[in-house]
Amino acid sequence: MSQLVSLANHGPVAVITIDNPPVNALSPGVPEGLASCIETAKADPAVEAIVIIGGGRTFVAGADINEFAKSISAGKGGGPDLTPLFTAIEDSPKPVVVAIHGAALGGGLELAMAAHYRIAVPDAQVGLPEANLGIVPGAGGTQRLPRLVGLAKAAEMIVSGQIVKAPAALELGLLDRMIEGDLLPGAVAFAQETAAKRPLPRTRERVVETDAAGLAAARDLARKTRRNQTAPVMALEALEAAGTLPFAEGLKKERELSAKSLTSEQASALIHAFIAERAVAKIPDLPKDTAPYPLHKAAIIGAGTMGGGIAMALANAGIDVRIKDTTQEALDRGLVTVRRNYSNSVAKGRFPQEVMDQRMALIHPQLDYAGFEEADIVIEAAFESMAVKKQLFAEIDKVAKPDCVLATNTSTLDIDEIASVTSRPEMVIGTHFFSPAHVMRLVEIVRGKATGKRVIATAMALAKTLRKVGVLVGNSMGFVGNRMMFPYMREAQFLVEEGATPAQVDRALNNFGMAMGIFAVDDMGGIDLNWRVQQEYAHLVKPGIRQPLMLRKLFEMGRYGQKTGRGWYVYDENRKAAPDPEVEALIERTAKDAGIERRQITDEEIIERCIYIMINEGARILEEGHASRASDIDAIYFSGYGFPAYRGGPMWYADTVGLRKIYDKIEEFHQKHGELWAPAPLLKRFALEGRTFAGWDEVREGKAA
Ligand code: 3H9
Repeated sequence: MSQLVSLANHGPVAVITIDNPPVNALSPGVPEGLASCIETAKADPAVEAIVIIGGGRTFVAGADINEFAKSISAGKGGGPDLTPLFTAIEDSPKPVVVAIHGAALGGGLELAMAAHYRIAVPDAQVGLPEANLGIVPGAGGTQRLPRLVGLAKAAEMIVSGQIVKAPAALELGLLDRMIEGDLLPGAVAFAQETAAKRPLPRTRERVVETDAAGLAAARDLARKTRRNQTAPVMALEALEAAGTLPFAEGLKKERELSAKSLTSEQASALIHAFIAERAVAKIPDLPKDTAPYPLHKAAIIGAGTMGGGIAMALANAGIDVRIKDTTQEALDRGLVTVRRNYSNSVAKGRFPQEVMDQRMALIHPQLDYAGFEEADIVIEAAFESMAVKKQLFAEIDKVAKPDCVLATNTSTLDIDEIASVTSRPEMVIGTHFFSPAHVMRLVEIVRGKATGKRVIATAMALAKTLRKVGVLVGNSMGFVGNRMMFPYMREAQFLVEEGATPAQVDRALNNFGMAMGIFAVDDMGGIDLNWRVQQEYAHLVKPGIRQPLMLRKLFEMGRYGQKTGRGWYVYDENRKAAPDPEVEALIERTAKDAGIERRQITDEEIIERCIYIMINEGARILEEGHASRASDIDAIYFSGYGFPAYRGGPMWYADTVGLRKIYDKIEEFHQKHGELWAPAPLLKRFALEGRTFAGWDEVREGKAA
């Protein structure tokens, strides 16, 4: 019998425990172990009922995602065939009860739905999140879920990948009972209570009502929230079959669709994204046992958009936070925004008023440094200017306790220069949050040359506490995200000078899958801010190199973007953007004055120029060691810059296009557009050697052939 699954009789109840840390995934050995335990329990005359339960922190989080990744990279595709096991469970003449704590996700919930009864503790969660991985549930999910909760709800859950908490699942009929108190004794008691009941409730025997309106609503949801994604559409096909075909045939259809989805590029990319998002926590030179500093109290400097957002993120995690600004007006303005954001969440039913009150009570506005000496971390979120930051860090250095982490939210400035004004550069680190900071998941954690390992561990731990994706990056201009975004934004501006419109560029980027077009992003972030950042670095621009012309003009016209109602676009009172003929005329005039010949630009050229220039910069970042691995760059881009996760991130996308193809195109642009397109040496080398960015780790560590 497999060690991953064990069997113990509790009187007449056989308890089968799955013990495959960390999340009891259905890795090789688990299905086999389960099958063997089920057979033993069935054959044992002393056993009247069977309980399946998870050991450790959770029930079963689904099929083993790492196994999927391995079989994809081996060019195999396909997942485990769990149908025979689940059929054996459903066929069992003795009742099978699945007892859930933690989560029953994907194959875990499919296992539970094949059992006769499902019970759970109140904080358990269930769902079929396979669409997040680009795959169709493949172990009966699309056939059994509609039989339990109805076609419309099943379709909504599968398309959205929504995780449902136990009380709601009970109401939906997905669970049979909630167990207050200890799960195991509760499950054994439940099994004894139901042992003699016949007939056994078998999910497959239930009838699915067809529901054209429910399916149409789910199709709509897929169009809106899963743009360009294939798995949700395929899952809907399988769900439709649940309403029209007998169970066995529906199951067969699902299996075919699931297998097909697993061989798609989108599944590879989304599985890569899942793994990449977790790999960021593994920092090559940071020993796993590096203890972070305790972090209970925080202080923030600057009550602007960023400072307020960071304060909310901290308060949401229960961290006490002081927030300082220089004037009462600035402080008041900041707090009004915080309060308004919270009130909106209460109005939308995200949490009750009392939660808002608790969070507000954790945020203490002030004009001085009083209490900063107690802070475990100070996060400076002031104006993006080196002079301002240096002055602030000199002040913080005087008040903060010795083991206080001194963090800056700078998005571009040199951490070492900021640290140089303190007496303890080893305590200084960058924590680059993204706006709105209480919502956006990414935090770039920027290590300076002196930053201590415990300080890095503390910032990483903070990101985890805030439920964000913390990615460690090096201290180069713009770090990783913005360093790649600047050339992307520059290229987009060149494209409009050469003949495209902002709307055409944004539409092409949207169609590619970017959450927002670059000009819409610029208008949201603020053209004034962008312009000031450009000014900060104006001295680095080599003379004679082409520079975009429009940003200065828009800035000088006071077209700062959404905040002024005009920028690249013009905005109505609901902040809806429309192309502005005035801007388009200005672009044409500007191009003419500069002698730029305008022409038709294709969407293909837009994508190549915007995305490949980013990839080229990513290759430089990798080679310089400013990101630990290519997948860290991907994680930054899909969690913070709206890059479509179903394309895996820019570096993964480059691998799928082929580095040789990208290099050839970049070389062509280099010839045509000059020095800004010089190929990154690493890209050139990898392209010519037939390598991929995913293989960078091995090359760097000298393990590759
Ligand atoms: C499926 O079931 C297909 C079926 O239809 C059958 C088809 C034939 N496999 O997220 P965390 C690891 S598809 C392998 O940091 P949390 C994870 O990598 C699957 N490993 O913790 C990490 O490892 P490490 C459908 C997995 O508490 C560690 O567990 N299921 C899996 O924040 C901790 O993870 C899903 O999509 C897995 N399935 O969240 C569920 N899951 O420590 C995916 C996790 O080395 N999982 N790991 O970095 C989740 O949503 C979250 O991990 C979970 C825990 C909520 C479970």
